[in-house]
Amino acid sequence: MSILLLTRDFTPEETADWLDILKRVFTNDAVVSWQEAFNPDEIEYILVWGHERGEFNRFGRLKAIFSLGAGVDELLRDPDLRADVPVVRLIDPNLAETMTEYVHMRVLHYHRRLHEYQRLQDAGEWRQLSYMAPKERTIGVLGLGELGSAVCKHLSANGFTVCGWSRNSKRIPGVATYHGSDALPEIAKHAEILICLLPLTAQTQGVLSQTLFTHMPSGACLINVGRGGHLVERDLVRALDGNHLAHATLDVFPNEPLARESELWRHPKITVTPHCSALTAPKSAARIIAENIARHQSGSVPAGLVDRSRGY
Ligand code: NDP
Ligand code: OXD
Repeated sequence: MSILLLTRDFTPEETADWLDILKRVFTNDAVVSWQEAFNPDEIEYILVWGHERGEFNRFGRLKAIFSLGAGVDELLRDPDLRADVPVVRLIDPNLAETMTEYVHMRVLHYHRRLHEYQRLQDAGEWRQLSYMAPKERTIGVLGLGELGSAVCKHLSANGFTVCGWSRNSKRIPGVATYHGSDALPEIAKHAEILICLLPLTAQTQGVLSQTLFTHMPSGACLINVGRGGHLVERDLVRALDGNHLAHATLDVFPNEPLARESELWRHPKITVTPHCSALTAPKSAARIIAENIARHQSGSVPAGLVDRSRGY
């Protein structure tokens, strides 16, 4: 079996690390990097993070494409992606753990009002703000998949009041769940801290907009760790400048890296991080992908098979 590592969005060092790990995991198979010479007609599986439009069409014997990340919006946006080649996303408990850690950190930041203390510090003002217990604080989570449901369970176990939103009805013990577009204003109404963990699809594009923000309580905070395309940036800036929303944490952007001239970098009520809330750990991901390829080869459905009609 021949495997191609196609990582146009990685640095050469990252690609070299991945290649090294993959060669140790796939001991009986040929693994090549896109930067080496290889015969496209021999490639059966492609492991990808960053590709050029139409480039999969060179591979006549391609059996499946495995994403090195959880989100596949970029891949599916390729109009030349063949319909008969399965696309599989990464489901790795490591990703859920690191995402949960990041979100918890930002939730505690907002819950303990550190964004407000920062303003007081900027003004040189010594003043204690009131405290409320986690159970009095309602967190809303958009997206109850692998990552969103892990975040909900963790925040709920840490005492917060949590509500979540998905496409289909879901049950998560201790979490109030809503589903369907009609229920979105309802969850927004309760969310003092709103977390976006949706996949980017035609239905979720621009979901974090003025319409949603106006439903949220005054002084609420936003954490977007889904995709940049979920957010209407000018609506967020307006909501922050108008003091309806208090602060936002943005980890993802429509164009990454975020342009130096973007106003988001310098906005006093926005924290920017470079798409680092959950980073794929090559060792665990390589093992999971190897198991998944074995499953595919034995005729079983790989875990994380993307439903192209849903877009995730
Ligand atoms: P999943 O596919 O497991 O879960 C997606 C969830 O979103 C499901 O609960 C699904 O509902 C819900 N959903 C999808 N469409 C809609 C809709 N139209 N209305 C309401 N709910 C909807 O994805 P993951 O949890 O693994 O990942 C989520 C996203 O997180 C990724 O797609 C990626 O964009 C982002 N991500 C970001 C990272 C970062 O570092 N910033 C790292 C990893 C992922 P249902 O359950 O009903 O199907
Ligand atoms: C992603 C990832 O989908 O890093 O953003 O897994």
